[in-house]
Amino acid sequence: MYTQAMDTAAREGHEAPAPRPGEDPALQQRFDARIDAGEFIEAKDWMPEAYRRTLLRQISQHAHSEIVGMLPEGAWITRAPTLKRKTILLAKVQDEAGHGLYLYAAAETLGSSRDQMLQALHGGRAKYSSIFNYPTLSWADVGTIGWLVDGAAIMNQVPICRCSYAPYARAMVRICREESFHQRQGFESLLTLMQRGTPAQQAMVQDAVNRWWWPAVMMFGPPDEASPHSAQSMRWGIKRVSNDELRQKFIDAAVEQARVLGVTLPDPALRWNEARQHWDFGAIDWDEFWRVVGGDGPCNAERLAARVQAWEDGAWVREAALAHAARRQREPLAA
Ligand code: BYC
Repeated sequence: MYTQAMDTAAREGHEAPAPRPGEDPALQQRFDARIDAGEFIEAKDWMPEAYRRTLLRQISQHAHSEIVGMLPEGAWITRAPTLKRKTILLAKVQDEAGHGLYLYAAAETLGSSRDQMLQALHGGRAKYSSIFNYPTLSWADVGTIGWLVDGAAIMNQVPICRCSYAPYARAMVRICREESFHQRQGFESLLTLMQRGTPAQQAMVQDAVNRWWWPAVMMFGPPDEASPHSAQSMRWGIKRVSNDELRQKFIDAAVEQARVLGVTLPDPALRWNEARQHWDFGAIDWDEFWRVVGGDGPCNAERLAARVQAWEDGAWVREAALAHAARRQREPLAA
């Protein structure tokens, strides 16, 4: 269902940007021709400064999302109901840490250090996904994050496996394989609660779905006409499918999955549209989205504080690693 297929047609029609002052038009032309031919750009290849900055913004924000995304689910590791669920959750949260590290490494190839990226996060200058500013109130939230949040993430991330910037595309291939496992484990966890659980457990699942549905739908970003970066990122092959197209694909898939689970999606306007061959859906509360993105969601302050605290608590590890590296340089035979 979450196929590797993607639609590149949406890139057509976008004009190449003019070279920036100081950029060689011949290099720019060669770059544009490579993008048009569907070639991948490697870290050492020439690239326009605006392309580099766009990638750095997106990849570092993506990395931050993975790391901040460990927090809502991590809060349930000690409270998982069985040993099996605890080991699955531990592995999943560790996977998210790994994703963050691949992505920071990919972003570093664009000339920014990890410290700089983290400073931007901790100083509130860099974004991370809006979805992680909502609280996880019950065990069913963990399964719902797997089903809906990882489900939305895969829908968005599979096309990035063919992003024009090769280090990002390569990182995404492995990430998507793991996200696919995450989505399935979430769905399976909810299916167990719905099919073998008590009425109270089934009600807990429905409550979690009610709270996570709309934030998951918002994850794809603003509507295409209000997305300032989309046209340029499509032209550069950074984005392959638009925010709205991905959102629609996600909703179409989720409706059927909700039916199998036996839960109701909290949108009375959901209706199959025979002419469009898609599900119509209700109005998205974009005020809420921008409030959360702007720092005023239920958990923004808590999430950022947790990351800053982790950075401060880790100071001794960074100092020890640097001291060890310096010693090895001075005394190559030292352990
Ligand atoms: N939350 O012009 P637009 C995961 C911002 S990790 C916050 O459409 P773009 C997972 C956007 O950054 C999920 N901000 O931008 C982890 C921009 O602001 P700036 C993360 C958002 O970049 C652990 C402004 O709105 N996935 O799945 O063309 C456990 C205008 O937007 C959001 C990625 O990062 C949002 N939801 O498109 C489980 C995927 N949406 O930068 C799961 C990679 C938009 O100008 N990123 N904004 O200040 C992307 O695909 C694109 O960056 C986006 C946005 C589709 C997110």
